[in-house]
Formats: sequence, structure tokens, C-alpha cells
Amino acid sequence: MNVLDKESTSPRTPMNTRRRFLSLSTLGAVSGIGALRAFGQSKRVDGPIILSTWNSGIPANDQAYQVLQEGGSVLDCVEKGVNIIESDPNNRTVGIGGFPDEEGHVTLDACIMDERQRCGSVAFLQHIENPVSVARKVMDDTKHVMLVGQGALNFALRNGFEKKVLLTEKTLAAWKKRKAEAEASEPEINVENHDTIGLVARDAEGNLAGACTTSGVAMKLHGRVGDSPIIGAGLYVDNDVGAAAATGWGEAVLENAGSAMVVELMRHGRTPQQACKEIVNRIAKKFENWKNIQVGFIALNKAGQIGAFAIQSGFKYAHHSAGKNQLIKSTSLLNKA
Ligand code: SD4
Repeated sequence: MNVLDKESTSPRTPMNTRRRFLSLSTLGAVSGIGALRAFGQSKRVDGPIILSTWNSGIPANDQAYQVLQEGGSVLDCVEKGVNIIESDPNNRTVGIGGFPDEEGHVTLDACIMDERQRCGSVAFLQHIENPVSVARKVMDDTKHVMLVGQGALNFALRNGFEKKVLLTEKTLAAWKKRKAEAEASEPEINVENHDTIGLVARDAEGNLAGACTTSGVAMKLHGRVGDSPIIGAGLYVDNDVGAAAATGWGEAVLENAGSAMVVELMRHGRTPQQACKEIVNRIAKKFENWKNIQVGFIALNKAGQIGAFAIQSGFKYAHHSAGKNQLIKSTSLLNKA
């Protein structure tokens, strides 16, 4: 069944809506064809496609694909795909086990977006293992897009999410070490700072969704929110065009509305690869300290083409297509010797 045919119970979506969804679905199909022409593509990649950031993308894609295989929606697929990384204590940049801020608190940012342009987001959320699922709940069950801090935590607890300690012994030990070396140099590019999972997917019917979740940059100021929960910065989906997600130094992505721009460039005819590259180039032009940060984008268009580009070498992404899940090295603006 096309997910657009499903009746929605969201307060943000009027109850009328089966008819509206069907007409949107038809419109989407028409503009999808238009978009394909605009991309100048003769070839469409069929079947589900899942694209996600960093090494964790491999298990996330597997999980996401399984959800689709079992009949889940593309929205379920992106949520469940990133959930397993949030719940992995060994991933130091997402969910449980995420690296704490300067004061030793693990604070999480996440967002999710579906093929109907609906979105949900949480930021500066503590004690909840799966922030992206809280973001989905905000999207599904409230008339808002974003909740932050204590309000987001209260909302999560009211909705049955369990309060947990997210700081593991390992991350606490690493944090103490970092504190002791406080005056030490900036965290190493690509390693300590980056493992955020952004995952975008297209199901077999061509519907797109995405999710992004992180504990943010290590040793950030308490209260700092990055790009990852901001719709249009860490993630953007437009079902007529494509989807994009970002990883890396969030401030640079925020200042350039990164993911929305990647999607917008695809709307205007760039391939996903060209779009990612153009926005990384723009960031390099506009962000003074660009040589010392990492920023990477992944993008997927309606036709199933993919792209990725980063400032620094070392960025990898996982691509699941035609039943194959592969980790791929991104091209980049700078190349470490
Ligand atoms: C942030 N963009 O909080 C996130 C960090 C990140 O891989 O992507 N790490 O700025």
C-alpha cells in the first residue's frame, strides 16, 4: 500500500484527509516525473534505497531495509534504522553512550521528516535513549514541530519513554580524560566529533523520508544545539525532489541551511553529487575556519541517484540499493596527506 493512502491521526493533519492524501499522491507522482526530466535522467534506480552517514550507516541501513521488507512505511524505516544506533552504547556520538557536553551531561538532538513534509524534532533532550522516536511523537501527536530541553523530556516521559542514564562508564572515563587535558587541542577531525547518523531513504513506491540523531559535538557548551535537529540544516526532505542530511561541525551547516540547500539545488537540476559538492564549496567560502572542521552531506533524489561530499577526507557513507549494503568513501575538498 502506498503510505500516502494511510489515514492519519495526527492533530496537525485534518481528519478529512484520505482524499487530500490521494490527490497529493497523484500530484507527487506527476511532479516526480517532472523532477526526473529536470534532472535530465534517463535512468531511474528502482527499488528501495537507503543512504546514511559513517560506519554506523551499515547496521542502520540493514535495519531500515528490514523494516521496509516487513511492510513498514518509509517513515518507520528511517526511524527504526537510526534507533539501533541510538541504542548502541559503543557509538560515542549518538544516544546512549554519546559524548557529554562540557559539564558532563549527555544532551541529544534529533529530527525526522516524512514524504508529506511533516516533521518533528527535539533538541537539548536528556535521559532518553531514542530521541528520534520522541521527535516522531512530536510530529505525529502534537501540532508542533519542535520541543526542547525540559519540555521535551516531560513530553517524552508523559508518552511512556523511559528515563535512563545515558552516560556510560566508557564515555565518562573519556570525558574525565578530556577535562584533564582541557587546554589540549581541538578534537580530532572525523574521529571524536563525528558519528552522527543521518539516514535518508526512498521506498519502492518512490516515497522519501529522513532522520538525523546525535549527541552533538563533544565538549560543547551546556545548552548548545547543533544542526542535527534543525529542519533544513541537519536534514531536509521534499518528496517531489529528494532528501539530504548533514554531519560535522553543526554551526557551519546551520549558517548555510545546508540540507535544505542541497535539496533546493537538486530541485533546480543538480545531481545529488553536484548539489552536495556545491554546498560544501559554499561553506568553505563562507565559514572562516573551514579548513579545521569537517562537514559532510549525503543526498538522494527521487530517481534514486545518490551523492556525498565532505570538506575533509575520511567521511564515509553507507548505501543500500538492490539488496546490497556498502560503505563508500566520500570525495572531499581537502585531502589529508
Ligand atoms: C553537531 N552535526 O551537533 C552535529 C555533530 C555531528 O557527526 O554531525 N557529528 O554539530
